[in-house]
Amino acid sequence: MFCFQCQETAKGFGCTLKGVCGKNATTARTMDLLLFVVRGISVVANQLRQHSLPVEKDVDNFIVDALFCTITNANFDNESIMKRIDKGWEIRDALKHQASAQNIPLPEADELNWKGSHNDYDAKAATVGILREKNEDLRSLKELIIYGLKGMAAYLEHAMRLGHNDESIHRFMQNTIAQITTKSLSADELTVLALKTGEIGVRTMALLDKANTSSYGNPEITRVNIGTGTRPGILISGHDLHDLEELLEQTKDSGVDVYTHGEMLPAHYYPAFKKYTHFAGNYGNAWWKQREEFTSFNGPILFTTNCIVPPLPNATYKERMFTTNSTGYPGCKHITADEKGHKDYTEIIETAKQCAAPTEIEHGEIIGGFAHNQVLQLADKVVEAVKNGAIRKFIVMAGCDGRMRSRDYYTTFAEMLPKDTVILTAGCAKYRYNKLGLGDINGIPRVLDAGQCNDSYSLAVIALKLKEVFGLHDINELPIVYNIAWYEQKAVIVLLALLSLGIKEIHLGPTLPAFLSPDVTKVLVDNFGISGIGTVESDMKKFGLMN
Ligand code: SF4
Ligand code: SF3
Repeated sequence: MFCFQCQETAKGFGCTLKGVCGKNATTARTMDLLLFVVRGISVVANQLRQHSLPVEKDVDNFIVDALFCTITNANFDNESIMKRIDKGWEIRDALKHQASAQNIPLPEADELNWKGSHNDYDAKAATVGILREKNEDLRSLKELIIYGLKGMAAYLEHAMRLGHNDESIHRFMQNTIAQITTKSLSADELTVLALKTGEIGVRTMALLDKANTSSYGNPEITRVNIGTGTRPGILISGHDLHDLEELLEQTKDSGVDVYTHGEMLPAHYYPAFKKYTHFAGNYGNAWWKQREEFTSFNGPILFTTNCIVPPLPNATYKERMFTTNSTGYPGCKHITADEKGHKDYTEIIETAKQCAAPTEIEHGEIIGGFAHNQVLQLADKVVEAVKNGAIRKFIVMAGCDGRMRSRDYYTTFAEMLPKDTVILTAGCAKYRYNKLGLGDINGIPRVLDAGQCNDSYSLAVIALKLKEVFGLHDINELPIVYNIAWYEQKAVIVLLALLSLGIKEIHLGPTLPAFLSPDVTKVLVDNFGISGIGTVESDMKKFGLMN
């Protein structure tokens, strides 16, 4: 196996024997074969589209799900990946049939022709992975784009589940994958494609923002309980608000409470969920603390998206783990939707009733809900605070959290920030500083949480609005510093999106992506001023934040 798609990749180089995330070599290769299938389907679908022929919705759905399930920590269930591959051949062959019936020529590519039995999968997979591209820079750019597309697929899937779709995004994804598969694109052409991916990433995040806010209202300032009650609970993790809605509906008279974990915390900020009195609060922290926190939660856990940490062999909660959508874990119950898209959570609810109430691990409240609509309502106050010097700078500290010790940097950084600065956050990175009690500036909290990682879109909307209010020509003239933490591929699409909006001088940590070759890194440094992080002290000086 070879995988270097996430921040925790082995030795900052690549996982070759087993993933640091827990993905075994067989599953890593099976995922490589699934991406091979996705490439084949994309080539034919793209060709049909170029000839103005319709492509079935099933094709779009398949590609989105297939990309999503290969995201870090989303799916560890080899069998479910194999099933996707089997289905993929059928889709590919049906598309080929459609093309041949219309005399549409198809390019030459192994992805269009290979097919074998399950026994052949592993050997084939070993030849079609990341290292199939021998040129280090081209490989780096191609993978940068593919990881961006994986993040895009995740956000698009959530929007689609709320009935919001955009054909042009699917078209772009499939066209991009087809180009990568069949054309000999130069490094310059791939760089352009990477930026275009960011541009479509903005469109995808805007679509999801519209899907979420039109379904559940605009996030608003909210205090979220982080303690526990006395009734048994169900813990819901991940990003999918539609799943949460169905779970809240089905649990409302069950005597069971619902708590959020990790990236589901911002669900509390949406007005539509406030009517559920059993929507009890947020339990715990970011994804990587789940082994301890799932143990003490005592009740069942539903994963709607990544990030899953493989439970230890003696974990007491494995029987209480449920997956849905693109996620999967061997031995855990997977909940699928019926033809109408509805899910039945009876088994989770019945499991919860047999469990003890969660053990309280902390007490109090955290505040959030500062997505674009809410912040723009406070715009006068914010602009005034900037003008009179009460707020000197905003620090965008969005992104992901992770288990590396070096991420303590972000907590220390937040603690050391001068009192006239405000952190703008989104994604699970927030758990590094959202419980520090950093206070407020004239009533504006010093940590403004916009929501999930996809709500980084909100931060961009806020920055664009501030640029307008201050009458600036360039978004980079704003008093904003970008100190972003990344972990998996959704952060890649967020990064590409920010670059496509013209944002420069982004600091990325705790380490730069291993998939960026030295030459590609140089392009990013020269054109966008991207850099890694140093020590807290040196970065404070660099950002002009020393008192
Ligand atoms: Fe390694 Fe990350 Fe790939 Fe897992 S997802 S195998 S940790 S690079
Ligand atoms: Fe990512 Fe697991 Fe946190 Fe949505 S999902 S941010 S790491």
